[in-house]
Amino acid sequence: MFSPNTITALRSARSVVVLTGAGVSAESGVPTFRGAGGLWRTYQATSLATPEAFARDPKLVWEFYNYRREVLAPLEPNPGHYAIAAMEARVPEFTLVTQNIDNLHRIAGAKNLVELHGNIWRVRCTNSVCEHSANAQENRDVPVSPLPPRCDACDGLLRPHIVWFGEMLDPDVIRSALKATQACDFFIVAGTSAAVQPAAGMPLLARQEGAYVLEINPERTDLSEAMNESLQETSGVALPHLFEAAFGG
Ligand code: BJW
Repeated sequence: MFSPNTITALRSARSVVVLTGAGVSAESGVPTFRGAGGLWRTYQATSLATPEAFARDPKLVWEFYNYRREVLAPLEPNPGHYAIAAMEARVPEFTLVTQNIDNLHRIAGAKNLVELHGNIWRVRCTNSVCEHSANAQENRDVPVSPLPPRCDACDGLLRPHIVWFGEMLDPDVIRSALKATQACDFFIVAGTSAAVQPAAGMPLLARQEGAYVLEINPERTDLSEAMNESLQETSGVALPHLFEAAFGG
C-alpha cells in the first residue's frame, strides 16, 4: 500500500507529527465540513462557525452546536484514531495536531495532542473581564439548555470553546504546533481538505524544513503534488496498515 521509502523513513524517524482533519473522524460517523455532510438545516456548517453568526443569532449557533453534540456524543474512535495513538507509543517524539473538535483522538488514547480549533465539550464566557473568559470549562450537556446558555459567575453569554473563521488561534497552541512541525523528520497529513489556514500550511512548512511528508486522503488535494507520497485511501484503512508495516510484528 505504501512505498518502501515511506516505511523506511517512518521507521527511522525520531520525531513525528500527525496533522488530522475531519476525514479522520468520518469513519466514526462524523460528517465532514466540505462536501455532502456539510449542511445543517439549510445552512452550510462553515457559515455558522463565525463570530458574526454568533453575534447575530447566538441561539441559532447554539442549536447548531447542540445538534453537533447529539451527533458526537455516542460516537467512538475508529481504527485510524487508534493507529495514531499506537504510533505515539513507538516514536521517541510525537505530536498529534488536530483540527477536529470532537475529542475522539483523546478517547483513543492520544497524549501529546494539540487541538488547533478547540473542543466542542468546552465552553467559555464571552465577557472579557469574567474569570471564565480565559479559562474554558468542561460542559458535557446534551443538549445545552436553556439557550443561549449564561455564565454562572457573571451572567454573560457562554460560547463554544471553538476557533471560528476569522478568529485568531490561541498563540500558545499555534506556537507548539509550528515548533513540532519545524522539528519533525516525518509528517503525516490525514483527512483534511487543506483548505483552512494556518493548518493547511503546516505540511508544506514541514517539507521545506526537510521532513518526509505523507498525505492520506481518498481524494487528491492542493497539497498532493508537493508530498513525498500521497496515498488515496481512507485513514481508517491506511493508518493501521502504515503502523503495521512500520512497527508491526
Ligand atoms: C477522508 C475520509 C476518510 C473524507 N479518511 N480522509 C491565509 C489566506 C487566506 C485566508 C486565511 C489565511 N489565514 C487565515 C485565513 C482565514 C481563514 C481561512 O483559512 N480561510 C480559508 C477558507 C481560506 N482562517 C481562519 O480564519 C483561522 N484563523 C486565523 O488564521 O486567524 C488569523 C487570520 C484571520 C483572518 C485572516 C487572516 C489571518 C481560523 C480557522 C478556524 C476554522 N474553524 C473551523 C470551524 C470549527 C468549528 C466547528 O467545528 O464547529 O474548523 S472551519 C472547519 O474547517 C473546521 C475544520 O477544522 C476546518 C478544516 O476542515 P477539514 O478538517 O479539512 O475538513 P473538510 O471537510 O474540509 O475536509 C475533509 C477531508 O477529509 C476531505 O479532503 C475528504 O476527502 C477527506 N476524507 N473521508 C480520510 N474516511
